[in-house]
Amino acid sequence: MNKRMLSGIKPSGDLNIGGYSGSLSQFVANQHDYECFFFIPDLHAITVYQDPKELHQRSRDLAALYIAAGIDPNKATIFLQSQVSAHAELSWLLESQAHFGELSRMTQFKDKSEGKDTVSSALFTYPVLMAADILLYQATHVPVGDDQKQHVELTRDLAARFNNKYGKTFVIPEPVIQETGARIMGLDDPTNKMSKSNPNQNSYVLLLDDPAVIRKKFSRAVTDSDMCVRYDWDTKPEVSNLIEIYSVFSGESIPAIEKQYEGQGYGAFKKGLAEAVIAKLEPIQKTYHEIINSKDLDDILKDGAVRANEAAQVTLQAAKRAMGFVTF
Ligand code: ATP
Ligand code: LTN
Repeated sequence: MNKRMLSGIKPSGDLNIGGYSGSLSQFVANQHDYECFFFIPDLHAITVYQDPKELHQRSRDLAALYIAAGIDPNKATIFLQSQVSAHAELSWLLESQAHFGELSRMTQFKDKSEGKDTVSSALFTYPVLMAADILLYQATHVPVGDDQKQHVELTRDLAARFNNKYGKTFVIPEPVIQETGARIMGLDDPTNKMSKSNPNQNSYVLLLDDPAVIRKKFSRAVTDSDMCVRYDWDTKPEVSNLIEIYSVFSGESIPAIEKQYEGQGYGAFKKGLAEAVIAKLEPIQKTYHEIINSKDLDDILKDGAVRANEAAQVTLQAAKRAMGFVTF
């Protein structure tokens, strides 16, 4: 069986180092071992209100960041979800297979709807659209951060349910979750995931933050009072989170980082951490600025949409046929 990888990052806010760690860095690392589809799930972004101008800009920004981070558009198919209408169509077919109860149990839905007077029905059915994204391309592997594991599991359940009822149509995908950096926590609070939706800007570092801003944000990151650079999530969650970030961005192992800062205070450690992150992000930022306003970016996205449409139509037609729709 061909190994196919598919994943995406929503253009609902500016990309931070958590999303880079759990997701984009994985795309780059795996692109040569799979046939890859990396997309911008812009239809997913509108589950909560998006300013149209910002949605437009962020969608292009993300595509440019995919390329700047090292995804080769000649190898991987890079596209915008809204350019491939089969996603919305398959999502509707799959909604007939999803149960109200299982969607109610999705933790992301519970988190994002908590305390709100009204939420869109799209926020509730969002995991079904995600299942459609994955199943349309017969993806075998889906690299995601820890918080998306439940959605990939739902995708597996929906695919199996559909296959049982209508005959084998979909490949059952596997989530790919790396050991270090699958859940980067906020710099202000290690009990909350680093999130672009957090109103506190010091809680995250953005991929496009200036070096001076990155240094300032890490210098303000919360730590504890025992001044020892040791990895232990139970007793030292703040420092453990920073060590994970250091490891992802420097490529050094956690024990090597502990050893390097043995007997030194947090000041030197935080400085080293900021420099490791800056060293990784500077070349990405440079390439981003070179391509963001270029016609090349539009051409890559147009070409990606053509390739994605071709692959998606094969599965969509098979699913429609299997369900009994008249197809020609
Ligand atoms: P929000 O921050 O608004 O909740 P999100 O960051 O979860 O959104 P995306 O930007 O679409 O949503 O996430 C892209 C990918 O990055 C997903 O695979 C997600 O699991 C991963 N990811 C996001 N935040 C983190 C984090 N703090 N640590 C590790 N991986 C993350
Ligand atoms: N739900 C994901 C984004 C997403 C995705 C996908 C990830 C939408 N469709 C398909 C992997 C595969 C999120 O909130 N981060």
